[in-house]
Amino acid sequence: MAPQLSDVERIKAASRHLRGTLSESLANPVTGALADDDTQLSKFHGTYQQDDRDLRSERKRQRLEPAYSFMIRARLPGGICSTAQWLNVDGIARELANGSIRLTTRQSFQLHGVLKSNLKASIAGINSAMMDTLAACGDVNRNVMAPTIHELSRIHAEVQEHAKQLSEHLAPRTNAYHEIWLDGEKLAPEQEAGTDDSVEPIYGKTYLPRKFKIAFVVPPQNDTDIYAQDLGFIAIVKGGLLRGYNVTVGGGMGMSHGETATYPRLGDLLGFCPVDDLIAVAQAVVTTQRDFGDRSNRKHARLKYTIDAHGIAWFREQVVERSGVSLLAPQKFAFVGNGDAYGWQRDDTGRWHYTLFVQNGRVSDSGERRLMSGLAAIAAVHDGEFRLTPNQNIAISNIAESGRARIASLLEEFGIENTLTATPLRLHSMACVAFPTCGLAMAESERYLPGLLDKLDAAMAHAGLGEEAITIRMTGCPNGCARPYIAEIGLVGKGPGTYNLYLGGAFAGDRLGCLYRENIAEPEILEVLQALFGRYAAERLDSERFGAFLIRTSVVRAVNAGKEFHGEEKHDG
Ligand code: SRM
Ligand code: SF4
Repeated sequence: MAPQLSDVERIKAASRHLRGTLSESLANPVTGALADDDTQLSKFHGTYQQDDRDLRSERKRQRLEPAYSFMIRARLPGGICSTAQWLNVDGIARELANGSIRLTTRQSFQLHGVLKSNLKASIAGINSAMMDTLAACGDVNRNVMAPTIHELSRIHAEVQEHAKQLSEHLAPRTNAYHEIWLDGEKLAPEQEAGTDDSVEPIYGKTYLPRKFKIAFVVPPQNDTDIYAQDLGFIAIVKGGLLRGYNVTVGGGMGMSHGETATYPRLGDLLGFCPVDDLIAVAQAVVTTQRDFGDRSNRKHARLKYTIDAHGIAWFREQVVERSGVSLLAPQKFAFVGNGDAYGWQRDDTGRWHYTLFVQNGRVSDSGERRLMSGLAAIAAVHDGEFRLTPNQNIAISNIAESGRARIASLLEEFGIENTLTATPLRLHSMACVAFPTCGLAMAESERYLPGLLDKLDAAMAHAGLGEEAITIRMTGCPNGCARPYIAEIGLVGKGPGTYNLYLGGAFAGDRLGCLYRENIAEPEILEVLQALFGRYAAERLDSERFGAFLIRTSVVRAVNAGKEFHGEEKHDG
C-alpha cells in the first residue's frame, strides 16, 4: 500500500493552484490570522504567518490571540536590486512593517511585523517596483543565487543572466498570485477551478514534495555555498570565457535534533554541462525530484534523501534520460573560501563596487550607525545598483570613478563603514533570524551572536589570532538557515540559552562540521573555544585553517558526507 500523503499534499492538491481561501482569509476582520490551510499556501506567495514570541505567554495570560503578523520574503535572482527598488522597499518597511529590512542568506530581503490588514498593500507595493514575492517560499524552486563577484564583470553578467533565466523558467505559472495580491483578472474557469492540468507544466498541481534551492558560483570563491544547494552550477571559466558548468545535486542543511534519519548533506558532483544545456538539465533534476521525492514525510522529502534512497548513479540516469543531455566528466576547479570580499573593489571595466558588512543582515538605524538611513541616502544619489550577497551583506555596485568619493563620504556620514574595524571573525559570521519572529526557534541567534562575538573576539586577540579569519555561524534551531554545518564553528540552538557546537567544517564550505559538544551554554562555549584557539595559535601549520587544524589534530573527525554526520549512530531511514 502506498504511504499516506502528508497533510500539506492534500492542501496543495485542493488549492486550485495555490488559491485556497486566501482572499477570504485576508478579508476576515475577526482575526489577525489566516485560516489554517491558507497558512501553508501563503508561503508559495512569499509570506509566512508568525506571532511575536516575546509576547506569547503574556497574550495567552490575557486570553488574547497571539500577536500575529507576517513576514514577507522577496524573490530577487542573484540579489540584484536597483536603487529605486531599494527605496521602494525602504518605504514599505518604514510604513507597513517593523521599520527594518532583513537581508537573508539567500541574497534576498525580508520584511517582518506586517499586519494582515497591510499584507496586500505591502506585496502590491513590492510588485510596483518590478520585484515579486511569488515562490520566495513554498514547495517550489526558491530564489536562485548567483555570485557577487565584481572583478570579472562580463562573467558575472553572464552567470547572473543564467540565474535569472532559470528563475523565470522554474517560476510557478498559476495566475493565483496576480488575482490575490494584484487584483489581476480572473482567468478561464478551468484554471480557476484548478482542473486545467496545463497550468503548471513543470510542477503539476501538487508542486514539489518540498522546497528546492539552486545557486550558481564562480570559483575560486564559494560565496553562494554551492554544496548546501539542492542544485548547483559551478562555472568553468577558461581563457576568460564561460565554458559551461559542473552540476552538483543533493545538498541541504536541515535536520532535527535526535532524529538521525535527518542530516545535513553536501551536494554531489553530477557532471559537466555546456551553457546551452543548463535549463534542460535543471528541469530534469526538478522533475525527477517532483516524481520521486517523498510526499509522505516532509522530514524526508528534500532531494538529498531522494538521492540517498535511490543512489547517485540512478539519479544521473534519470537526468540524462529526461534532459537528453549526456553529462560529461566534471571539470577541474578549486574553492578558497565561502565568504564575501569586503570593501572597495574595481572591476575589469573600471567600475567600482563597495561591499558592506551588515551584521546578521539586519538593516536598521542603531545609535551612531544609521545603516537604514545611510543606504536610503546612497540609493537616492547612486545610479548603479545594490547587490545583496548570499552572506547577508550588501554591495553598492557599479559606481563610476567620479561617484566614488560621494559614496565614501555618505558611508562615513551615516557611520556605516565597518569593514575596516570589525574583526575577521565577525566579518565571517552569520546568524539566522530566530527570536522573536521565527516560529521554529529554540534559542536566540541574531540577537545573541553579536554579544557572544565580543567575547570571542577578546579570546582570539588573547591567543594572538585577532587578524585571523574563522567562519562562525549560529542558528536558533537545527534547520540550518545560516548554513552552520559547513562553518568551521557552528552553533545550533538546542534550548533556551543552549547550543550544540559543531567543529571542523571547511573554510571553503566543502566539508561538514562534526558534533563536538551537546547542549552547552555560554560559559562552556567560551571555555571550549578559548582552549582550542590557544592550541590553534601554538600548533597550526603554515596557512592551516582552523577547521582543517581541528581535523589534523583529531579534535574532531572529518565529515565529508551527510550519512557520516551522525557518526556511529544508526540511520533509521
Ligand atoms: Fe530557512 C524555515 C529563515 C535560509 C533551511 N527559514 C525558515 C522559516 C521560514 C521558519 C518557518 O518555517 O516558520 C524562517 C523564518 C524566520 C523569520 O522570522 O524570518 C527561515 N531561512 C531563513 C532566512 C531568513 C535566514 C536568515 O537569517 O537569513 C533565510 C531566507 C533565505 C531566502 O531569502 O530565501 C533562510 N533556510 C535557509 C537556508 C540557507 C540556504 O538556503 O542557503 C537553509 C538551509 C539550506 C536548506 O534548505 O537545506 C534553510 N529554513 C530551513 C529549514 C529546513 C529545511 C529542511 O530541509 O529541513 C526550515 C524549516 C522547514 O522548511 O521546515 C526553514
Ligand atoms: Fe528559524 Fe531555525 Fe531557521 Fe533560525 S535556523 S531562522 S531558528 S528555522
